[in-house]
Amino acid sequence: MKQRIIYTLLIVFAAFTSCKDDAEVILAPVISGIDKTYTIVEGRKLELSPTIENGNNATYLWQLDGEEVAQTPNYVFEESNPGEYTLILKVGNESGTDEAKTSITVGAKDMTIEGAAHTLISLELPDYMKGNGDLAWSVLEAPSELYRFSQMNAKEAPLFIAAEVGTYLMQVSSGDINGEVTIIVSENENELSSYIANVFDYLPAPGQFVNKMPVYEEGDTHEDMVAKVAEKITGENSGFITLGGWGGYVTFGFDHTIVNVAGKQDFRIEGNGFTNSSEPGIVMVSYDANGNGEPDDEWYEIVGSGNFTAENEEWYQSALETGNDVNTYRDFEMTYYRPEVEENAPLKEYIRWTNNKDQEGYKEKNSFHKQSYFPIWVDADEITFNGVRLAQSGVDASGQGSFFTLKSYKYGYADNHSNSDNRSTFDIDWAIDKDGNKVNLPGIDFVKVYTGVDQENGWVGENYTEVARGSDLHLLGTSIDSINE
Ligand SMILES: [Ca+2]
Ligand SMILES: [Ca+2]
Ligand SMILES: [Ca+2]
Repeated sequence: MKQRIIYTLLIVFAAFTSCKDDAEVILAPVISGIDKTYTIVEGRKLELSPTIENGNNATYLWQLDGEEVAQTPNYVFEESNPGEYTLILKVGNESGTDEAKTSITVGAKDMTIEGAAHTLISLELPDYMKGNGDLAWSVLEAPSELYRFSQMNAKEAPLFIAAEVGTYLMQVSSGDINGEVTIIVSENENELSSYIANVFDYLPAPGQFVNKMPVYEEGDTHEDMVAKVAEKITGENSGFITLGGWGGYVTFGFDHTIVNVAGKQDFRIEGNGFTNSSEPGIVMVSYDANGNGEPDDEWYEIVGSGNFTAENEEWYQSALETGNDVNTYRDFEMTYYRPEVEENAPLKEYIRWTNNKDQEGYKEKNSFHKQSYFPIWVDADEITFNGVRLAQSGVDASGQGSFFTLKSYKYGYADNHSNSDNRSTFDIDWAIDKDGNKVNLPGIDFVKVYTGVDQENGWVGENYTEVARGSDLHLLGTSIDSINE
């Protein structure tokens, strides 16, 4: 029995080797090079060129959703209606067949995105739109000019925001595909305030109204002082706060995003500035990029007329002649030191300061304001501020240091012109990033203002910015053309 099995195996082996020697074996075809799924945008062709092993003299059959569509090695899918399609390829020869199956999704190139007025709407598109080449956007129809389309950078989805409800129509092009994005902007469900809604932070630099505007009471913490500032400057009926000397700041926000309307001023910050009594505060803006309601996003600098140089200001020459420091420092840093004594403190050498321009000196106490000028609630013995220091704009009209007129900059600062003046308003398009590049902000949620001038002005004392009411011009229905001069 055993011997017989061996004999049979030998015969099989002999037959196999002789077959190999005499004629070529025809093997069944094997398909590769077709993915399980494809997604394309409507109107786009999909060329399928599979690789077939053992494909000589093979036959081909392509079936789309069960219907025969081709008998060629390659196939071009060009179904234009959005939907899902199943494509099967069968390849056969005399030894057998192979089959490949793929699912093709045809995505719509037109889409609708919904959002509320005065909020940022992300224009995130499906991947199949992005895969066709760089996206280019343009506005086809807008029911109002109070909107903004903003692509902050190539990596993130563009942002859209409108102050007016309605249907906005945009074209988006990607390679040879042109799609339409309909943005339906509906009424904001919240009752929105046109005025400052929140105060996030407050730290005045030493100054003659510090601890008085708002009033510090014994035991007040930083949070208490921020709450007191909020009581003053939020809402329609607001009062003044002081930011103290150079660098002192307040950070506040709105209960919605203020739209950066192209060619228009967007918001106003009030103070108590008027002719010859201007104490410019530098303005920084930010939008809630991470959507958490907190001002922890990138800040941008509003470039007023003097953020780089004061040479174009009307008073520049007279300020130069009366000995002002008319330099503009973009990297200024100043440290104020807690006075060693408060009771009977020396008036001339009251609060010591140093800066990063190798200068030092003392802030004076004047005879009108006897309270501490150093923010009492701050525990630290010194406070350091950073930012832009504007040219000294207080011009001594007497020539003897006794009568200073505090000249206004042309535009772009808080507490610099009277509240009814258009130059107390701001265009978000004035913003630059930390590298000095102009930015295309969609709008802003947060504002920071800090005192921009470091100067003692005779008996009127140091230059300190006041901040009062702030408002969204678009929500108020106020239209002011962009100020360029
Ligand atoms: Ca604007
Ligand atoms: Ca003022
Ligand atoms: Ca945030």
